[in-house]
Amino acid sequence: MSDNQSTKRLWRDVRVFDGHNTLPERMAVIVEGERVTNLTPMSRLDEALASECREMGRGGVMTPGLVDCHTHLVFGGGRADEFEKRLEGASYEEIAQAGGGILSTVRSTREASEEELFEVAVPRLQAMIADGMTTVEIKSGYGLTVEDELKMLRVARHLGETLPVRVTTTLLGAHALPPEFQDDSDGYIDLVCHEMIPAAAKQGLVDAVDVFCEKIAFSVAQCERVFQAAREYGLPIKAHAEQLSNLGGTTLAARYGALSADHIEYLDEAGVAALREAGSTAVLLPGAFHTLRETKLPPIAALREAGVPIALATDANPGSSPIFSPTLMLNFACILFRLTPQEALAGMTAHGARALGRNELGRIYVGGPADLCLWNIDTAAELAYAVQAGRLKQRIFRGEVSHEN
Ligand code: DI6
Ligand code: FE
Repeated sequence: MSDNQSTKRLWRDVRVFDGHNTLPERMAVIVEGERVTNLTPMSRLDEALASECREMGRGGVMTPGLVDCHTHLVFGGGRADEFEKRLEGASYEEIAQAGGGILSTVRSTREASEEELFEVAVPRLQAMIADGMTTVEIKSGYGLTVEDELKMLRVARHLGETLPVRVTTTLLGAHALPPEFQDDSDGYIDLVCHEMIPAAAKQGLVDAVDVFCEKIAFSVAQCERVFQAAREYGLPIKAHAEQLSNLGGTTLAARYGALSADHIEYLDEAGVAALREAGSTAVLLPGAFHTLRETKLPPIAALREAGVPIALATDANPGSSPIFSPTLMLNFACILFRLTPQEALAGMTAHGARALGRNELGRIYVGGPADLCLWNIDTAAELAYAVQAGRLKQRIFRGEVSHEN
């Protein structure tokens, strides 16, 4: 154990947002090693204990490190040309049907070596880290061959081993139909089920399996086959569902005990009930809603009423959400979806962790992991209220200060 690790570290007088709520009193927080070992109202802080600690900070707002539970941040190339086409009036679906969209990123991702993919992903991830993110989910889905999907997953794992961030990986083989399977989408699903999932599972490269259930992607029946294969390997599932239309992907995913259904702008009452019964998390992606100028709002009131946990993520990707700022999503979620600032923050912390099946993360509690952010603000709501870089005073990852401003 290093000297630093054996020292107790103390933050005084902080307003704590614990992942669900802002605690009523100003708190003292003590970290030992990688864990929070003490969380006490200032009025009850034992000064003898405090004197054993190294004081790290005073005042401000402390939140759990942000959890971004849905990203596609490993990819080759860029799609600014499509951005311009969309500004001129082309739709996301039209561009996809003309061979652009996801398939354009598939071409650049296949061409890129593992090292190149890693190098371009690092600054994206660093930007998110500097914005307070401590856990990130990274999906494959731009390779669409066994080798290229495994390549993406290896890059994601390597990012987590290299940078101060927890990375979880998701295999999204069923993201788009690759050109070599143009007239044989069931044949491609065979490849996903019989080769990709088994290889990724055996090599320990994958923590969950995702699908894109949509008219421009895969049908409910095809997604079900992918879920069955995931189940055989003991892998939890997720779904991109009800983003552009209501196909019933969410209800299917819920039947398979999904960790989450993501996007869900077109989700109906039955879908909300299915999520509630399955205990799945609803993941909202306001960056994609904004970028695609969507107008159909996800059923927030119904989700709230049903008590379905609502998570929030960037969906960071080169097409529908080229946005690498978790805190910006707090603002978008409030403005575009009318979440409260507290709901938005819970969505990027406790509920985001839940959407990854990592309930121990995204919260501040005694015994919990010391992934923390100290912000130079007075109330937690300010994080969502203002869009302003530079407010992160300290980022603590696994008990160590990884960023200091
Ligand atoms: N939905 C999304 O928002 C991303 N994938 C998906 O299925 C978009 C991916 C892209 O446009 O590159
Ligand atoms: Fe996505």
